[in-house]
Amino acid sequence: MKIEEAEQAIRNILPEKRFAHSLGVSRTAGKLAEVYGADTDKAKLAGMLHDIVKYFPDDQLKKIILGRSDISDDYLNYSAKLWHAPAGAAYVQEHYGIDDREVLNAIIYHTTGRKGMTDLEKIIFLADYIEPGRDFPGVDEVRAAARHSLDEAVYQELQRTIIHLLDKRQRVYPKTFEAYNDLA
Ligand code: DGI
Ligand code: FE
Ligand code: FE
Repeated sequence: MKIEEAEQAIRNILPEKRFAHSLGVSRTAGKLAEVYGADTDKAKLAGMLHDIVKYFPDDQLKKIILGRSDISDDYLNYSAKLWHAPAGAAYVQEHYGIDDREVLNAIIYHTTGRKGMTDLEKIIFLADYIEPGRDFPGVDEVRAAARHSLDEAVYQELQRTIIHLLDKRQRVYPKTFEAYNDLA
């Protein structure tokens, strides 16, 4: 799928704000890929599509997850906010014929992270957090870290996310802890 086609697809599916966020993630991911020597086309494509099913109803996301033997059912024991990531990868594979494993994994792990993330996975995980439309406490520190070290920036993002979840007494998906431990 060409990047222009991906942009058109999400323009039709996502509300305006989420569309703008996705454009921001795509551009930021493309720049990070240039800096850190990853595939810029894959970064832009994964960034564009990463949130494609974000506004599907939870029961539909649940159906996608249960219908795929390659997606862990354990997601259903954690926040529904996690579900759009693996379900989104399944969606773009089934509807747009995207079979590039690196692009699919970047979408699958864009929310939780995992241990042993590839550079492309780190780039999408990070771009999602620091794209220009994001504005929350600490985002500028992570943006600054992203200028000199991909691992340091991803580490800081994981640390902040885990602290935020603990603070709200929410459960933390094990892969998020594993990603944190991997870089700590
Ligand atoms: O889809 P976005 O809003 O662009 O960003 P995202 O895909 O990173 O969504 C993340 C939301 O999921 C964020 O509000 C934190 C929440 N969340 C809930 N449980 C977990 C979690 N995030 C991580 N990394 N790990 C969790 O266990
Ligand atoms: Fe997301
Ligand atoms: Fe996102």
